[in-house]
Formats: sequence, structure tokens, C-alpha cells
Amino acid sequence: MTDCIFCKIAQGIIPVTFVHQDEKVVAFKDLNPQAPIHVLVVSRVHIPALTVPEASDPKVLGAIFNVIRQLAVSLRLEHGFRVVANCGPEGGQSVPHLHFHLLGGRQMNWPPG
Ligand code: DGP
Repeated sequence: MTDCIFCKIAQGIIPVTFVHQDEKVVAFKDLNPQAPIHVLVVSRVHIPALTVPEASDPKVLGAIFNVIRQLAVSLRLEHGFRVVANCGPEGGQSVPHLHFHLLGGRQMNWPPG
């Protein structure tokens, strides 16, 4: 999608620090980190949110969660981490392209804000 920030990042048009790239998924450091490690794990295909039917594609979700699992190891998050998907306006989603936040490197609290 031409106007989507994350599509532009996945295509290399907007520069970011990638920590993973494959044919289905890219992962890069969040611009506004909320933890010592804060990575966004993003589908290459443009899916606006978890709420749309395309987001149930097991190939896409499986690829994303496999990358999350790999990153948890490579980023040495063996003591724990948090995976967050903000969804829709009340969920705090600001970029309408399917993505998961991988946060770690500090104690996480509950409830979240
Ligand atoms: P969310 O609010 O859940 O939709 O998360 C969107 C995240 O995307 C937010 O934490 C900030 C991040 N972000 C937005 N624009 C850019 C960008 O141009 N570069 C990077 N690295 N992150 C971005």
C-alpha cells in the first residue's frame, strides 16, 4: 500500500535498523522505544489490523510468531519478554499495518497502561 509507513519500511524506502528480514516478515527497532529492547515484528503483506479476515492467515501469523521466538533467543530475552498487539483506536494502534511489539530488558508490569 503506497501510503503505509510500514510498507515503506519493508520496501527499504524509509530507513530503519532491521533485526530480521525474510520473505514474509521484517523486524526493526521501534522509533519510540518503551523498553531497552523494543522491536516491531511486521508482516510484509499489508494487513491493516488483527481485526480483518486476512489477519487470520496462519502462514502470516505463524511466520511472525516464529520470528518472535527466534528474536527472543537472539536478543537474549531468556528472562522474559512481552509481545503486544495494539488493535484499533481503543487498543492504541497508531499504524494501521499488522505488527507485534516485542519488548524486553526490564521488568514488565501489569496492568499495562
Ligand atoms: P502502534 O501504536 O501499536 O500502532 O505501534 C506503532 C509503532 O511504530 C510505534 O511504537 C512507533 C513505531 N513507528 C512509527 N513510525 C516509525 C518509523 O518510521 N520508524 C520506526 N522505527 N518506528 C516507527
